[in-house]
Amino acid sequence: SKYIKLEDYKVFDYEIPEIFMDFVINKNAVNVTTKLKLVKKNKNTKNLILDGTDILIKKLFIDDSLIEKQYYKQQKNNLKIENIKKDIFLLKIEGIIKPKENTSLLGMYESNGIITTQCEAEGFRRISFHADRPDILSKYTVRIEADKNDYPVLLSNGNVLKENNLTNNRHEIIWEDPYPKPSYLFALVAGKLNCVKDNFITKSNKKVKINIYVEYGDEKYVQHAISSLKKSMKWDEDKYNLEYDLSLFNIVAIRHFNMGAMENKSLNIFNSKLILANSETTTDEELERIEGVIAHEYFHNWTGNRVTCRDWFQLSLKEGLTVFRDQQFTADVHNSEIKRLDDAKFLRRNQFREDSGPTSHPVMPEKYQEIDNFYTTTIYEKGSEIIRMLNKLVKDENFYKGFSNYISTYDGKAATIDQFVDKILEHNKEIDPKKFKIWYKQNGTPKVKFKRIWDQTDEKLTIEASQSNPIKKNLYNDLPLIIPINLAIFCDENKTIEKTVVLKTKKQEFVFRNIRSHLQIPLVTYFREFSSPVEWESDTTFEEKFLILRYEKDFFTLSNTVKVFYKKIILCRLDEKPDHKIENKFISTLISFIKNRDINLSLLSELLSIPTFAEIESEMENLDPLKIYKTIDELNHLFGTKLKEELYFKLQEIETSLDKVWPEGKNERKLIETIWKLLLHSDDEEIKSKIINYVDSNSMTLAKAALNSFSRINCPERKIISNIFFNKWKNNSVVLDSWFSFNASIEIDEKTNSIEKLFENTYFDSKSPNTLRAILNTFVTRNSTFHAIDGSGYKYIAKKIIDFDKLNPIVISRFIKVFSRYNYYSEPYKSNMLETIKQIKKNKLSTNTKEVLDAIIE
Ligand code: B3K
Ligand code: ZN
Repeated sequence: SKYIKLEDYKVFDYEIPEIFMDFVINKNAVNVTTKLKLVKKNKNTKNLILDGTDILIKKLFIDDSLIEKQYYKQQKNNLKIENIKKDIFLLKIEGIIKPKENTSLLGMYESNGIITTQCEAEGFRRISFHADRPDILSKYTVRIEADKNDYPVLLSNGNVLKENNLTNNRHEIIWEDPYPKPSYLFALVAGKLNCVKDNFITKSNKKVKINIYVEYGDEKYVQHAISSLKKSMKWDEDKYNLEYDLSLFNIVAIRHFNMGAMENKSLNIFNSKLILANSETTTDEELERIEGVIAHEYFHNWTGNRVTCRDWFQLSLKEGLTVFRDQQFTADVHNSEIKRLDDAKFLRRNQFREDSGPTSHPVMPEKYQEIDNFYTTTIYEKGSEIIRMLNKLVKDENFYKGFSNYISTYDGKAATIDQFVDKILEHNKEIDPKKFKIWYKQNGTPKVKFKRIWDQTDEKLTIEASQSNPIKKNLYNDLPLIIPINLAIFCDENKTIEKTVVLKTKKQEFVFRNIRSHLQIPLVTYFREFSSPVEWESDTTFEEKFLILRYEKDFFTLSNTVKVFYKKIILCRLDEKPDHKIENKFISTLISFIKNRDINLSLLSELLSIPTFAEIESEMENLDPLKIYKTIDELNHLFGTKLKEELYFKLQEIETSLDKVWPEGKNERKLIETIWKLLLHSDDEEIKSKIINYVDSNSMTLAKAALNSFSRINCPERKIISNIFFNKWKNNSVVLDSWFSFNASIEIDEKTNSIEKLFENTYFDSKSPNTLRAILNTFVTRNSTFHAIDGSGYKYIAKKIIDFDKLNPIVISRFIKVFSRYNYYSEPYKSNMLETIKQIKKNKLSTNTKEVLDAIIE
């Protein structure tokens, strides 16, 4: 079958302890000579099959003797050598590859004249033949040779062994990485790059050289990356007792990159937009994200690189764990409550959406066709949530002890998720590892139901809890999960009890005694701090929910409760039955939040933000997209009008803090965007001229806030600010992507699709995934013309999908999930979408995109 299955895992017939690679970079091609030291493990085999795609073979040798053509066979994706008699031998392969012709951004390719690589997950096989799987760990020695002018900088993993000048204006360098690694962590970079240097002293007093490589002219943008890296190195020492293990750490910023970044051993490669940053060119949120991604890639050095994955089904072993670590890091260096709120929001918006749709899969999938399709929010963020629960269940001391044991036991090896969980639970008696691991095998978002039974005379509160999984196809979904529930019980405005209870069976009762309540029934809040990645339902009434907004202090619970109100209000309006009573009471509650001088301003911004289309879309059925856009606009207008006085008051109060330098002032700046947006929607003319002044601000956060708040306001000023922004930033491609994104959100009228002219813009670079994503993603999530009732928006996007899939399947196979919820739409949207998907399917598509489409319409 076309599927790779977990149950088919077999160890490879050979070990490959050492690899020597020789790269000769020429004008139009790269000659790659690889020597693999092979040690036979399975004595019964005489054959060797190696992965390899799009490589021209010149010659093959075993221990220096040429293998005649009849003894090997090259197929589309592999090389088979037969009749091998030796048990230990050196296989030498001379091959040729063409990075300049590679538009997929996988394997070795060129970006702005710079040769670079992306090997995870299966890109190494596009560079050289190899058993390209993560459980083959080898020591690499790499020689690179190239022209000195075109490629003055030559980088690979590990340490420099030797550097030489050669004849004909060429030079060579030899790199050696002392740590055995899987092929997906191999990297090579060659080109004209400028280097910004710094260093870090580890806790055992070792000096680590830090080199950040960027294109000429970009040097002034790297300080944020450097300080983020140093913070991460220090944090990993303090929190996990993990020190960096080499004396050199390189980061390279590359313009054309499929993802955010890649953790290649000692040579991290980053999407430029996640390195080049300062507060003039980068928003506060982006600065924090960059810091987090730099930390994430750095943390992989231990969780991923030193201890790697046995096979790709274990992907979450490194990704879930490393996301967990980077989330902890950001929580520690900034505000942990806000970070928890952000992470919960992200998970619910993206992972829950995925998990309720056709591409839903367990954190440890059972099968796949293209592993690149499984770098999902389920593997990453849900994977992290599972580890967060483990941490909660075993308590810190045991968690960190178990973690250290895990690292020391599997250092230099390829491990599994099972082994990780076993190590963490090793000294714990309360949690059965087998039962806990069900989290990795279920898909779908579990649902928990709560009911209170109040016995006033006995002062006894019983909470009945039950769990179920809405998806029935997966057999594991029927088994109970271990679910930690942080709850609080209120008998008046003060919390009476705050506790973590653990739901272990399908139905369970939690009894609380000696409860003296001033309320009719004690009030309970569940899953405070979003203690498990689940959805829940309770018997809490709307009246009580208003009380929660008054009594609770937990940021997540507050924002979640507010969200429930917004949703309720939107649903009533969609039904043409606005509930004015609830609306008015809710508005009064918001006013009291605004007037509360102690409230965290990021939280306040969160509470005042009316859900966007994308948020509503991921949670509703029988969607009428145009009506939803309209309702959201109406609500922004209503709330902006009703809150005007208070918002202006707050605006004055925070305006003085806007100039502070990140991370100072970020809460104020976050709030200001929310306020601007509401006021603009209330037809306030005065605020317009005020906001326009900020487009030219030396804070990108404010400039973009100004831009974005105009996104749905059709007025001449919108064009003016768009032009100011464009003229200021047209030569900075990272920043200009925000302009592309802004323009992709603009609706001129309900028919004209305004984005085609963006693709024709002279500054549009069709090879840049960043720009492509900026335009396409914004158009489909923030521009209602995508959902034009005649289906023209869908057809337009279909054409783009077909065209760009030929260039870059990774970007398109992710993007195509925009159609995954067609079943949740009402007519004619549903049929239009379905028709479009069928049309797309008739074309010749990449395997990546085809696998996703097949899941969308089975
Ligand atoms: N490990 C890489 C992602 C690779 C994606 C391959 N399709 C970045 C990261 O998660 O750190
Ligand atoms: Zn990662």
